[in-house]
Amino acid sequence: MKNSFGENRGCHMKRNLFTGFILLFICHYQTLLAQECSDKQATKETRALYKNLYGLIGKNILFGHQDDPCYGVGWKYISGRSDIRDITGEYPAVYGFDLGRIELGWNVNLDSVPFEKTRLFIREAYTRGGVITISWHLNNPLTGGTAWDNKPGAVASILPGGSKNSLYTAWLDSVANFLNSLKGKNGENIPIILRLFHELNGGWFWWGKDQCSPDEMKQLWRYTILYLRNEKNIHHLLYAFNTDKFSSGAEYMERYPGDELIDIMGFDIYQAGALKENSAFAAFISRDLDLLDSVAASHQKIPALTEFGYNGIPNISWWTKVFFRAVASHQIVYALAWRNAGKKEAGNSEFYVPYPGAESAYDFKKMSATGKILFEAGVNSKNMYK
Ligand code: BMA
Repeated sequence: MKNSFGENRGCHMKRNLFTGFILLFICHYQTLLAQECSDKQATKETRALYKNLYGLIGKNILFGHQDDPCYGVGWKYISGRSDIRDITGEYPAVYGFDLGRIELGWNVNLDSVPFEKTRLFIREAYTRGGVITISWHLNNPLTGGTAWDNKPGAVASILPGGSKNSLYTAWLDSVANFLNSLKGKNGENIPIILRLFHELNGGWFWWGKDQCSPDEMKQLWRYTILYLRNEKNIHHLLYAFNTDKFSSGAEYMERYPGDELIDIMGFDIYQAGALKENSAFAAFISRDLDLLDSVAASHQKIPALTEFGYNGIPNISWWTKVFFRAVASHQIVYALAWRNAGKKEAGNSEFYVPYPGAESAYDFKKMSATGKILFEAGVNSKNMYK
């Protein structure tokens, strides 16, 4: 039978089959492309990390903790110790560290962690198969104040042509030196998720939304990443873009510098202030996770909860009833709890994962047994660098 093109049915079927194959090929090719990180010269371990993180989408969530092997509630620098390990028997799957003050040539970071120790802990974490993410609470380059010194003008001052551009570039050199010193046992560079200019839609950091225009912020991203990539020849990084909690896809994307620079899309959220109640927090985080799922999928990036916490977790079933319920049905591949600083100078305390004896310890262990949230053994079995 002939169709309107004058072909018979057999020919028509062949054409359909052919079109089907082409479509299948395009889809497959797109998925393959999506599994490539933004740095086309990335090292093989970094490319593997990207591909393996991508593969976790919709399957597992790696549990992370800031400064985990450094200190916990009531202890500091005890070899082999970790609050998460004390509860679950395993280290976390993801380890967060911060480089704030490296730019000043200090030996310790803004939370007094010696960079020597950070280097050692990163190497040990990598050897255990863990994933490492680094943030940078860098000082205000214009005023010399801290990251929270949010006077306007600092971002503009460090862009090319600005009065602090050479200072900022020297600061990037110190970050580059540290990143280049992170080596595995065969001399390979240890892949790092570099989380720059975090919470940039908030107003509290000098790189925040009230201190610079979206265009200035995008220029800063581009300048920073291309400097590390092309001038410093660093190819063992995945770049994470992350806002604070947000209200719409448009707000999320306002300062996004471009798919060719970014690998991971995330946001930070805390159960505090207006989100102090479980129900308010659960509703907000669920809505933001929905928005993140769709924005990350449409840019073919990896979604992550780059920082979260409920200080003190004063609720015995928060992990299973609030946190797990919110995250389990979403696409994020990791969630990083903030640091267990313990008792602080002012007499208040800060911790975001339980330690032995803490109210939510039993519930945390229960969550760790679901199989959905992975810790040391789970991430190790995934061979993230192969
Ligand atoms: C904050 C607190 C501070 C810390 C800062 C940077 O949320 O934990 O104590 O100095 O992060 O790590």
